[in-house]
Amino acid sequence: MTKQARIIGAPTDYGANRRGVDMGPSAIRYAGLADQLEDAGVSCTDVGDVTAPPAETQDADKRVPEEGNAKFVEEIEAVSHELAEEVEATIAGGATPLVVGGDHSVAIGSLRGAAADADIGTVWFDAHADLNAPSTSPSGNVHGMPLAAALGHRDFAGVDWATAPRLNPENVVWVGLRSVDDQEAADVRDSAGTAFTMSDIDEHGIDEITERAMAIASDGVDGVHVSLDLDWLDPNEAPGVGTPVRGGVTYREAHRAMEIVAEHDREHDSLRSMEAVEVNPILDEHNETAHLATELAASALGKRILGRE
Ligand code: NNH
Ligand code: MN
Ligand code: MN
Ligand code: MN
Repeated sequence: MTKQARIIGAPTDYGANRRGVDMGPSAIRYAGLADQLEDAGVSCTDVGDVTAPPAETQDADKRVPEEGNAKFVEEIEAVSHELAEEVEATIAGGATPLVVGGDHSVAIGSLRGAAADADIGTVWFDAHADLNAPSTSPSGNVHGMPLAAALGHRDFAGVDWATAPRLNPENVVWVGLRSVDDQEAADVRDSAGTAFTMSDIDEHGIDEITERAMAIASDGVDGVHVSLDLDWLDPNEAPGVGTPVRGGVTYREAHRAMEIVAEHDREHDSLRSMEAVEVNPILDEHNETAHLATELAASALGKRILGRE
């Protein structure tokens, strides 16, 4: 059956430390996302963007909670509501949501939507663990917190809009970590999830690590949310991100990983939803990072070099 994808733009930068990532959805569309997907044999519709007023028109500081620090939480809440609904409706309609960000705080909405009606796991392709919480975050930027929010960290206790109760902690898998804050590292170690660092990729290779990641994330649940933060790649390949960290995966490794996601999906019908986030066109070179996001999404959704079987 032809795969159906629904593109949902989430043009936010509320969660990031640098402006510009709100232009990600436009840049990714301009780089040819829909064409890439059609080439991959995926039939796709673009529903446009969720509502996100420019950060300049909002007041970050008024929204900082007394305990700990989380900037723009009210704005992020509004985006999460709308996005979760879009993602849930997309899945209910039999299509695969492809959320394009925006900063990584949009994952709060994606995960809630994907887990609205099912038990899910997630594979988090990212340099960062995104397991900070308002009381532990060194920055107050919510793009470093979506997994803590979704998993119901105590700072988010009772914060309904932020948690995804059916995201199973044992099915959370990080791939490619190389920049983790001190408390965050302890929280990753204490979590029920599985963390594969860049060193693990060096040691075992991207094929084995991605296969293991998909197997763990999908074990015993209904599907997997694949979260692709473009800073997962080396800054040489993906310069247009707000928080680049050297020592990331190469262009070929990234493709290979996404192809393995697609292979796993073909065999196990495991890919429930996906997002590509943190593309910052202001910092990009000739829209390369946005273009890369389109190619990687196409690979994850089944594109093969010699076409379909
Ligand atoms: N860990 C840092 C923080 O919480 C950086 C997070 N930045 C990201 N995450 N881009 O993927 O502020
Ligand atoms: Mn991230
Ligand atoms: Mn990151
Ligand atoms: Mn398998």
